[in-house]
Amino acid sequence: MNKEGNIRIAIQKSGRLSEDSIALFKECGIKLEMGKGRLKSESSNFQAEFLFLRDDDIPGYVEDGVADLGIVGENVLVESEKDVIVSKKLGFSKCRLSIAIPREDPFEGPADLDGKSIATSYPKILGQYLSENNIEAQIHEISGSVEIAPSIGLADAVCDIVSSGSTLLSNGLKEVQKIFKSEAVLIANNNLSDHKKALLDKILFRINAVQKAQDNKYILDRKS
Ligand code: PRT
Ligand code: ZN
Repeated sequence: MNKEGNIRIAIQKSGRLSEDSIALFKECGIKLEMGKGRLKSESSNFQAEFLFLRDDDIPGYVEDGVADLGIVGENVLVESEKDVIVSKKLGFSKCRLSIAIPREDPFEGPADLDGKSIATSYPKILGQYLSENNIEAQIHEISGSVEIAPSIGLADAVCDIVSSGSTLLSNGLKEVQKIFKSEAVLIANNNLSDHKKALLDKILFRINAVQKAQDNKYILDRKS
């Protein structure tokens, strides 16, 4: 267990969540230094220390209490099935998990997926969608390069993260069903001490202030 004192926050070391996660704490007035190759860093002006990890490891670290807080995409959190608290939706790294099929294949509705094989890195979220919709499809779990699965004959369809849609397009696929919406979230361990709860409250107060200021700026910009 983490020692009393600093609240320990796990953020992605490098990837699509990193920059916005660091920017968020900076905007909250919490200094953090990210040296090259560094895996841990203590804030010089707030009772916090940061762990830099792969995003997939963050829900487990927070559930175990190795980290008190973490920032991760909802897609990774839900797929991990870890038991943590979602303290705050953060509004960045927005994307969706969608089912896509070869552009030339017909599609009338989800029932067309019956009997098909679907390649994905998200077997649990996909499995949940298929069972809720009474679709009997085979899930083919692969860890990366999901989009090429249909063209190499590995699967009939894919279920993958989509943002702009250009990756699907360039692989000859079309998005036929959005199954899950995701954004970055701040997660917390279930059994924080009162001291750490108070630190979390301080952080949440500052995040809310930052988000409010951003919303106001957006309204002012639109008016001018
Ligand atoms: O190394 P580590 O394990 O920490 O990182 P990672 O490679 O697993 O994750 P990373 O950094 O790629 O993504 C982190 C999180 O960002 C994801 O879990 C999502 O919550 C979120 N996110 C937002 C995205 C995207 N947008 C996104 N576009 N994650 C991945 N993509 C990929 C997608 O897999 C596909 O290959 O981008 C491609 C699709 O993009 P479009 O714009 O062409 O549709
Ligand atoms: Zn990852």
